[in-house]
Amino acid sequence: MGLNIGITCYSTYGGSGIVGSELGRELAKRGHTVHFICSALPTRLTELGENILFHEVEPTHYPLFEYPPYDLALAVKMSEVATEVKLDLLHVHYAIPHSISAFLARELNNDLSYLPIVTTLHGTDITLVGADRSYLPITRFGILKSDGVTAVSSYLLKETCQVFDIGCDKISVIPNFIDPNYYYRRQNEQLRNKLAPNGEKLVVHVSNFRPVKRITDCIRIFAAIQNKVKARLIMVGDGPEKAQGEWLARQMGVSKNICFVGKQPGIVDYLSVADLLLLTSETESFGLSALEAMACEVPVIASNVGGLPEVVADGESGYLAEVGDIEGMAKYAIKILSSDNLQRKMGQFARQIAIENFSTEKIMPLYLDYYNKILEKAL
Ligand code: GMT
Repeated sequence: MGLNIGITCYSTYGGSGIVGSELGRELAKRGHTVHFICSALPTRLTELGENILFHEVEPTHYPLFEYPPYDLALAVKMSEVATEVKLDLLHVHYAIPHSISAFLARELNNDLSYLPIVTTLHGTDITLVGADRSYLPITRFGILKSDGVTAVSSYLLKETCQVFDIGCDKISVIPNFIDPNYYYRRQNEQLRNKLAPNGEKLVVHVSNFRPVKRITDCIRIFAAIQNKVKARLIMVGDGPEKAQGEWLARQMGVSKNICFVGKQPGIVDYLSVADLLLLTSETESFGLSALEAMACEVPVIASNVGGLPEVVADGESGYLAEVGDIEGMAKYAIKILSSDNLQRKMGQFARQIAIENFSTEKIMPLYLDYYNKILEKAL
C-alpha cells in the first residue's frame, strides 16, 4: 500500500530543495502520496497532482517580530497536516530548523499516533551552520530526536559524527540521485549558437553564488583557459557573490566572454551544450551540480574536498584539484578542452558512473527500504 509522506525542504535555489522535490516526484511516481510542507513551492517542483500536494507555511509578520518565526509556523503546519491526512512519516531535508520543527510537531500531536521523523543532512547544515557554537546543541538535538538520519555522502556522515559526537550507526548514507531519462545530453543547436556564436568551447558553472562556491576562482581559471583555447564561460545561478564575480571579470578583461545567465529552470538545456563544468567550492558535501553535469556527459573539474571525490572519478570523469589551485584546474581544463576525444571519453564515462551509482533506479529503493525500517521500528 502507498505511504503518506510529508516532505519539508527549503524552497530556495539550492541542492537540498532540489533533492527534496525530486524525491517527492519519484515517490509519487511509485504510488505514494507526498505532502510538501514548505514556505513556497520548492524549486523544480512544477507540477502538483492527485498524489503530490503542497501545504504552504506562512509565518505571520508582526511589527514586534524582527524575524517572523518560520520554524514555529512550520511546526504548527506539520502537525496540522500530519493530523488531517494521517501522515505515515515526515521526511525533512536540511537539519536546521526542519528537524527541530518536526520534533515540535510530533510533541504537539502527542495524543495521536506516533509520527516518525527522517532527517536528511545535506551539507552546510552540518559543516557550517550546525558547527557554529550557537546552533550546535539544537542541531545535535534535532538529529538525536529523529527516528532516522541519512547523509548524502560518506564524508558528511563522518563529519557529522565527529562534529556532534554522535555514534555513526545513527546515520545511513543515501547518496543524491538523478533520473537518467531526464538528465541526458540533448541536441540544442539554437542555444549552443547563441552562447558560442563563433564555435567557442563552453565552460559552465552552476550554483547559488554563495562565498562557499568561490565563483571568483571560476573567473580566474577561465582567464587562464582563454589564453590557450577559444572559450566562453556561462555562469548559471544567482547569489551574493555575483557582483564580485562580474567585477573581477571586468578587472581581468575577460567579461566579454563571460555570460551571467541568472537562475535557469531548464538546467539540462545548459548542461547539454556544455563542454566542461567547473565546481570550485571551498567545501561540498556532495556536489549535485557535478552529478547533473556528469549525467549530461559533461566532464567535471572540481575541488578535491568533502564528498566530491565520491562523485567525480579523478582522471576518468574529470579531474580533482586542491581548493584554490587555479593553475592546476586551468591546466586540466585546457587539457580536456583541447582534445575532443578526451572530452568525449570523459563525458561518456561520467554518464556511466552517474547511471551506475546514482540513478533513481539504484537510489529510490534505498529510501523506500529505509522508510520501511523506520516504520517497523516505530510500531
Ligand atoms: O549546504 C548547503 O550549502 C546548502 C545545500 C543546498 O540546499 O543547496 O547544499 C548541500 O546539499 C546539496 C544537496 O544534497 C549538495 O549537493 C551540496 O554539496 C551541499 N552543499 C555544500 O556542502 C556546500
